[in-house]
Amino acid sequence: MRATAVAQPNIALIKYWGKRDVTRNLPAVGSLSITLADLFTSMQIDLDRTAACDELTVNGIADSDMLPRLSACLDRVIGTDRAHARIVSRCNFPVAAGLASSASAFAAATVAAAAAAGKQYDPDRLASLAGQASGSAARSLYGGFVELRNTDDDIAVSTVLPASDWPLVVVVAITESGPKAVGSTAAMEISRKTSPFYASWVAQQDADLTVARNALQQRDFDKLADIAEHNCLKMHSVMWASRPPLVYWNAATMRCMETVRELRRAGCGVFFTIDAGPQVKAVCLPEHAPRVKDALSATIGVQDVTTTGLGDGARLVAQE
Ligand code: 2P0
Repeated sequence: MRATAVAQPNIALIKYWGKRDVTRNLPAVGSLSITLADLFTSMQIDLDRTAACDELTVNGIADSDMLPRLSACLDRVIGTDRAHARIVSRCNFPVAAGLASSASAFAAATVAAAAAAGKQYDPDRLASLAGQASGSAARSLYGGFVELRNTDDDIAVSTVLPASDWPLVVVVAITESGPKAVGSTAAMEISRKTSPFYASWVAQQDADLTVARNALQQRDFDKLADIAEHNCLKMHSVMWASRPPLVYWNAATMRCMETVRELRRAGCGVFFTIDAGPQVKAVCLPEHAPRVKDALSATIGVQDVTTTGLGDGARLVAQE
């Protein structure tokens, strides 16, 4: 009744922002992401009939903030008549700072919970369960370039290109390590209800996904760079125009974007993307990664730089 799963965060190149069904946590738009290799969350779930309540530690420290969402995730995966769980989470990167920690956490939790309870789910059902916990978590079930599509009444997720077919590198510039002011779940609803740009964001998403998919098939880096930066800035425009405004960037975020633009003007294969946080992810061709890393490290306000390739989907690492 104990299982451990590992999952890596993913970074969306075509973003998820907004929900079409809040109760079932269904996204308003499809999205396309890359799963990272070297950042990870490990989730051990120990179902224990003698435990009085669910318990969670994150990197050895008791955590009550994330516990209600994890308990709800376990209820969906295992059933509400389940035993209580001792959950031990380990994560090698900052939590809740725009590095998709909820994606890797809930992907790992979904896989570990199903295994601990001896449940066998088909891939679409597993994606649906992970997605109900956190929309982006469904994408971390898969490796490489991953697309999440809306189906008539749920979601479907699949790898559209394995990492080995186009082994891009991501250089993450950390500009702030604290948790973000407004979580994505609440922020998406603020945007849906108040942003004058929200409807056009949703309407244009399928066209952006088509361009990105074609860029992947053709391994056309410039095409992918253009559509990913456009989609990222469009999402942030929706956020900025929300009331209250949702501005996740700081001055160093802007400087990093300028660093990436300068590199690109100088012939470097690199583009930026930014999520609901101040970190800048520079996606680059492998041969240009050292140059991108040096330039971002030298950018004022950058606290740390992490480089990673593309990795695999969530997987079970232990079951007892
Ligand atoms: C993404 N983000 O596509 C976008 C870009 C943030 C900005 O997916 O409410 O934490 O749990 O479904 O999965 C963050 O959204 O939101 C996210 P919920 P989640 O990566």
